[in-house]
Amino acid sequence: MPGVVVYDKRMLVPHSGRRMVISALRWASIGAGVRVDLLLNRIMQLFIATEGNSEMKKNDHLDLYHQMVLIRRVEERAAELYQQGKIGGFLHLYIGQEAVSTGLVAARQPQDRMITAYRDHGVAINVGIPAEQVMAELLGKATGISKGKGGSMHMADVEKNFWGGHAIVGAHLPIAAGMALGDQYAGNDGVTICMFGDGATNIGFFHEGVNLSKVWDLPVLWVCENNQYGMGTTIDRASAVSEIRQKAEGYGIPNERVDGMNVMEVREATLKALEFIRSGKGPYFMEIMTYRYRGHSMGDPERYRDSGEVKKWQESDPIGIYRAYLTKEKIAKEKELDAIDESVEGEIQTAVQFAESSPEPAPEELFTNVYAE
Ligand SMILES: Cc1ncc(C[n+]2csc(CCOP(=O)(O)OP(=O)(O)O)c2C)c(N)n1
Ligand SMILES: [Mg+2]
Repeated sequence: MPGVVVYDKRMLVPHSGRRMVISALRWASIGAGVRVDLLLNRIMQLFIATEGNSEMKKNDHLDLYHQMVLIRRVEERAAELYQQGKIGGFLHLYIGQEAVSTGLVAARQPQDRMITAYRDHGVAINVGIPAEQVMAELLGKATGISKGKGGSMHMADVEKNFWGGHAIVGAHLPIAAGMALGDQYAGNDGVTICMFGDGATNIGFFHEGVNLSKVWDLPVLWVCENNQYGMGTTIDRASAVSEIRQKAEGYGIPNERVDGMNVMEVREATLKALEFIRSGKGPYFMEIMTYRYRGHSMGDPERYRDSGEVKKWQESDPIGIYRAYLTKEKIAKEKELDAIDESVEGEIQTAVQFAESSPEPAPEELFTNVYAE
C-alpha cells in the first residue's frame, strides 16, 4: 500500500520440519529457565534468517531480487530505445508492478501455465527468457523470442509454459479457461495462471471465462493486477465495484486481495492459491493491488493523475521494499545487492548490443507461423 513499507510476518514461519525442531527446543528451554529461552530465540532468529523463509534459500531470494531489477532496467532501457525510434508499435511498461509477476512465477511449478495481457515483459523475464531475446523482440529482430514478429505485446515461449502476451483486452481469459479445461480433461495437475488488468474485468470475455471456470471447477488461478487505471480511466469511472474481487464473489469463486508491492506476499498468497486449486477445489481469484509508475504506454501525457499520487506509490517501490526486507532480515548484505544491480547493467549492455546487431526477419517470414501446423 502507498507509503507503508510492509512485509508479511507469516513469511518468517519456518516449514514443518524446522517447526518441530524449534518447538522441541522451546519445551526444553522452558524447563531450563528464561535465559536459555532467550538464547534459543536468538539461535532461532539466525536459523530462520540464514535459511530464508517458507523453504526459500538465500540464493532463491537473490534470484528474485535479480529478476525484479532486470525487469526494471530492461524496461528503462527500452523506454530510451523507443524514444530513439528503435522500437516500433506500442510499448507498455511494467515498472512498479514487478513484484506481481515475480511473486507469481516464483510460486508456480513447471507444469503451471502462465498467460497474460500486453504488459508482458515482466513475465517473459521471470519465466527465464534471456534479456537478449526480450530486447531483440522489442526491436523486432529475427533473434527475438517471437522471431521479431510479435513485438512488445506478444512475447511467448511455450517450452517455458508461457502462453503470451495478448493485445486484445480480456481475450485471453477464455483461452486460459480452455487450457485449464484441457489439463483437467487430460488429468494433468498443472494450473493455468491467468493475469489481466482491472480494466479487463469490464469486458464480456472476463465474465464468460470466469463463470465457466466455476461451472466446471477448472484448475485456473485468476489474477487481476489492479493498478487502478485502464488507460486514462480510473476504476471508479469504469467498474460498478472498485473492489474487483467482488466480481469473483458473484461467481462463487474464493478470492482475496493481495499487496502487489510486496513480492513475498504475492508469492505466499500464490503458493496457497495453487495448493487450493491443485487439490481439486476449482478456481481461485486474486486481486493484486499494484501501481504502474509510467504512463499506460509510451507517449501517454498522464493528464488523468497528478505527480503526487505517483510519488506516494513510489515510496512503496517493490524493489525497495524487497531490498529493505532482505537486509533487515539479514538474508543479504547491501553490498551483495549492489553487486546484483551492477551485474544487471552488464546484462543490459549485452542485451542491447545483441538486439541491435541482430538481423531483421527475412521477408518470407511473413508467411510462416500464421497457422499452427
Ligand atoms: C477489446 C479491446 N478494447 C479496447 C482496447 C484498447 N485498450 C488497450 S489497453 C486498455 C486498458 C486496459 O486496462 P487494464 O485491463 O486495467 O490493463 P493495464 O493497462 O492497466 O495493465 C484498453 C481499453 C483493446 N486493446 N482491446
Ligand atoms: Mg489497469
